[in-house]
Amino acid sequence: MRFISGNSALRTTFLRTAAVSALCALTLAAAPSVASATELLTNGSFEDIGAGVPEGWGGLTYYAGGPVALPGWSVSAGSVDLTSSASFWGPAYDGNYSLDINGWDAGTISQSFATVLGQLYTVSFAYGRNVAGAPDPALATVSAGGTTFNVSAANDASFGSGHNMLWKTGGFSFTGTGSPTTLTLAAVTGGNGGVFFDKLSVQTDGAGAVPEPATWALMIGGFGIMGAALRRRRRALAAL
Ligand SMILES: [Ca+2]
Ligand SMILES: [Ca+2]
Repeated sequence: MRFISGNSALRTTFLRTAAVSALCALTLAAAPSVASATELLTNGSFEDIGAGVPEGWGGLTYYAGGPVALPGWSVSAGSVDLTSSASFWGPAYDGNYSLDINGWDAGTISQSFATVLGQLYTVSFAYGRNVAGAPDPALATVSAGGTTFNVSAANDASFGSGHNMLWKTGGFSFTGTGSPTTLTLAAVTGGNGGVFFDKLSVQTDGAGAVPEPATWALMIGGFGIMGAALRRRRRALAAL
């Protein structure tokens, strides 16, 4: 950069402006940015069957209080089935396994995760129906953060047939409280066939997050310094 000889006020102003620009760049870099979505669920697609051993009919059952755990989830009532894509209850919506919320009877599964106060969380999932013997309609609920999504799967062609299961998708959003939140899937209708689920997901991209106080202080301080520098620059230019 070439300065006009003898114009020290202008040179000082330029250096100050450059320093403030650098400070503001650092401040903005420290501000919260839109990050990529973070998945909060473990084994939401039910691909990890843990210590379970698939049976001849193409699936396996997990029981509340049973000896085999469904990884990531707690079976808190009844039982649930996992079935493979190769079985009558296939293909899965995602991967090789999907879940019948009615195992041998109405089941309930859940898992908990931490939330940030004021942050937006999005729940999404695929659902179908047990094409062999579910009631019409098969009913279940998906709930988290004070919101409940009622799933109804009627006995019609839109859910396909054996070896050709078809899927629909659902979801909702809730706002974090700062305390752990529990996502729960529960059968509403009884029997050994019910709503099928796959690819459960709870994601947040930080949208709606409340910036931390330290970040706000940096931003406000940065803007204040920038304003003062601009005022000094105007005075310096007026004095030329
Ligand atoms: Ca799956
Ligand atoms: Ca079943």
